[in-house]
Amino acid sequence: MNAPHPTALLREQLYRDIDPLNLTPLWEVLHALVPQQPTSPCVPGLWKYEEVRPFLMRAGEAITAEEAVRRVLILENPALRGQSAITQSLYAGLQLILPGEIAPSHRHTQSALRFIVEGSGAYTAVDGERTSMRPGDFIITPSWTWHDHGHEGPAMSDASTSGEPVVWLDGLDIPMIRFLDAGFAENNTSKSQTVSRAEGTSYARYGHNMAPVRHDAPFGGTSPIFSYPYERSREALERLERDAPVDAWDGVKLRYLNPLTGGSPMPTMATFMQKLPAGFDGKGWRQTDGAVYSVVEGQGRAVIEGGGRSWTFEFAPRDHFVVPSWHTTRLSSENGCVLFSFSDRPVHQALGIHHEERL
Ligand code: 1HN
Repeated sequence: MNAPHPTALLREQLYRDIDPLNLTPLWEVLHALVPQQPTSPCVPGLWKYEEVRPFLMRAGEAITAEEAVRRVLILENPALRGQSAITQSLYAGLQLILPGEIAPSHRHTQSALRFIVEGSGAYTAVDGERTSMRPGDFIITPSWTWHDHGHEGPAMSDASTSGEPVVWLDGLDIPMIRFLDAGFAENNTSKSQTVSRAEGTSYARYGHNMAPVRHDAPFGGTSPIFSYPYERSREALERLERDAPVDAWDGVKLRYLNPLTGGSPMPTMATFMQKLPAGFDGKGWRQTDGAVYSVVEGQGRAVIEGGGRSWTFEFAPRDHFVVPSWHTTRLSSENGCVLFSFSDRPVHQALGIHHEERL
């Protein structure tokens, strides 16, 4: 009679025998599948604009916007290289368009946001309406809408004129749509779409706490406002800093709205603008939504802790940084600063799994 197998041998033999049937035992992975708290593979990351900008400009020499379709340097999470992702669910990149260029018209199911980082003279066209891009503006491209970008300024080779490069932050839900295998895309037959409405029409209809008397939501769950101008957001933050209590964690922070629903401007991404007053030394917080920040004005510091490690980011205008899920963050600023950010919070909220802890 054979001696009884030790348990370990029994198990190993079982695993080998079930493997060809594409079977695997849950009990070996259960703890990792349902961790006691989020254990993001992402790490915090900082992209200093002064370091990134020269390479963006070199990209401008290496390829035209038209050839590239979108001339973008992707901000990849240092721990997710090769995945075109800044967090598990979000994509971010810096896009450059030069005077005289066109980024041709296409559409896709991925939703996009633009946050303008520098320059003027460029526009984005969405569903027949153009919107000028100015630094600090937050612009939306709803899912499955035709969109193209252009720069009407004179070509930069014409030294007598003042055409300047325009750079913006792209935020897309690419990793989410990839995860769901729900991506479709199509190129337009013309490079730039025909303009069918005057610039500012959508803002006049929806951007003044009013809405057309008879309307449907033109883009489903996405905001009908294409562009949220910086001057309006800036003014609100400034007034609140002066006249209302400042939050000990966030400073003065507002979220952008879809005026038709009161919810986030896009179904997959929330966007925020905040001002840290001069001398602000914020308390720590952590949230399940990973967030990408674009520094608009002023300087400050983010101290981020997670997975037993700590990062200190000193940031200045046009710098970008990412705070992964469930990493404790503290923001501070000696002279005050303004930060734009976006995250996947609406998805967490829709699923009832958004979690926040304020220390
Ligand atoms: C896209 O359409 C844009 O329209 C930017 O500017 C970045 C990244 C991946 C897929 C599509 C744009 C993109 C993108």
